[in-house]
Amino acid sequence: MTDALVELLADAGNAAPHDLASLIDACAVTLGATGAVAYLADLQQQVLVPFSAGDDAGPLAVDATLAGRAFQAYEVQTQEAEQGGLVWIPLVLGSDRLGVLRVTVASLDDALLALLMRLATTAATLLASKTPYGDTLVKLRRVGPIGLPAEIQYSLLPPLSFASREVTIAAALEPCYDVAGDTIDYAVDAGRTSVGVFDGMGHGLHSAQCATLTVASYRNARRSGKSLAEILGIIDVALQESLGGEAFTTAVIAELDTGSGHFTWVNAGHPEPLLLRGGRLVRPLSAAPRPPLGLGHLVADEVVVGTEQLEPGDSVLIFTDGVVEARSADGAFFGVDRLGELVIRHLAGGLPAVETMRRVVRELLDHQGGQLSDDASLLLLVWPGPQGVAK
Ligand SMILES: [Mn+2]
Repeated sequence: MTDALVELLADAGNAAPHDLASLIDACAVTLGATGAVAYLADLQQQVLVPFSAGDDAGPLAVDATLAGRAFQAYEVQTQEAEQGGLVWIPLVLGSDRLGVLRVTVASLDDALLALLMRLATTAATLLASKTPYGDTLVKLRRVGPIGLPAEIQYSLLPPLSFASREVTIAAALEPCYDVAGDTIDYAVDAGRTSVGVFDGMGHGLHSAQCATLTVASYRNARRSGKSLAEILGIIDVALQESLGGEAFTTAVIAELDTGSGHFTWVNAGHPEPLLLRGGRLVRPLSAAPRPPLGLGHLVADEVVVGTEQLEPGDSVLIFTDGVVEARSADGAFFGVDRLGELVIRHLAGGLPAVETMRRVVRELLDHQGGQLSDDASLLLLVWPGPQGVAK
């Protein structure tokens, strides 16, 4: 590692989130560029917002700019950089995209580009690790007002994308700035990945409280080593005891054995997940749905655990009813077929799972004229195969 990057890491040790803009800029200059500004994606990944003390540049659209292309494709983009210009470098941690680094250069050669890409990796790590210590970066990523239910939700959610050799996860929740009842959770551990997608009744503070209890119960039971059927029962009891049977949630919770591809799931009143393979929809995953959780109607002995053997490269798409029941102005549902086709088309086109989710959300919002009437959530789980063989 170059001295400049070591120095950046050392200086960042005592830095607050708001200090990072000038540290990253100074490091770029030391490396041979003329300056650098991190642009962070907003929560909805529609715009890239500059993080800079002195810069009065506005946000850039993800869908119509070179910066956006770098972000979408995870690829460096240059703008007349050979003679002096701009370089856009993705700011990524694994599959998780924070934004792009805008670097100005007097000239660019391969050696400088290699250094700048290492700067981007270091900057992404610092931006992610420093975010919780202040409101600066949290606020920067919000380009619209966030209500109390969504504030509660964002304090609960794990990062919405993750990729390792064993599994890829990409999720999206809409309406992004006003999400309340839907939520997701996951855990990637040795040999096993667990996921849960939940849809709490209604769309307000009560829904967010219901989601809080649901996710906490799910995590607590999962971390106590409970089975899928037991976890459903535990969530059901927790909701009923706390909310008196006045709120409920639907759920799909699942486990993937990442060594063998053995996939198991349980369904409580939730739409059936879709199994996608080789560019086509294989089938919805049916497992005798049980009643929603929180009403005390769940009978543990009657919970059916679905099983499916995944093949390398298979994906499972779990979603809430707000996705398929979104209606266009003329009343047409978004529908399961359209959802499956869109996901398959984007994946077959070589898009990463996380960009696929971003585009499907965009298409869902367009379908309903930009305004959703119900929360809509998606979680895509991709199994590359036993040794991480497929993309
Ligand atoms: Mn719903």
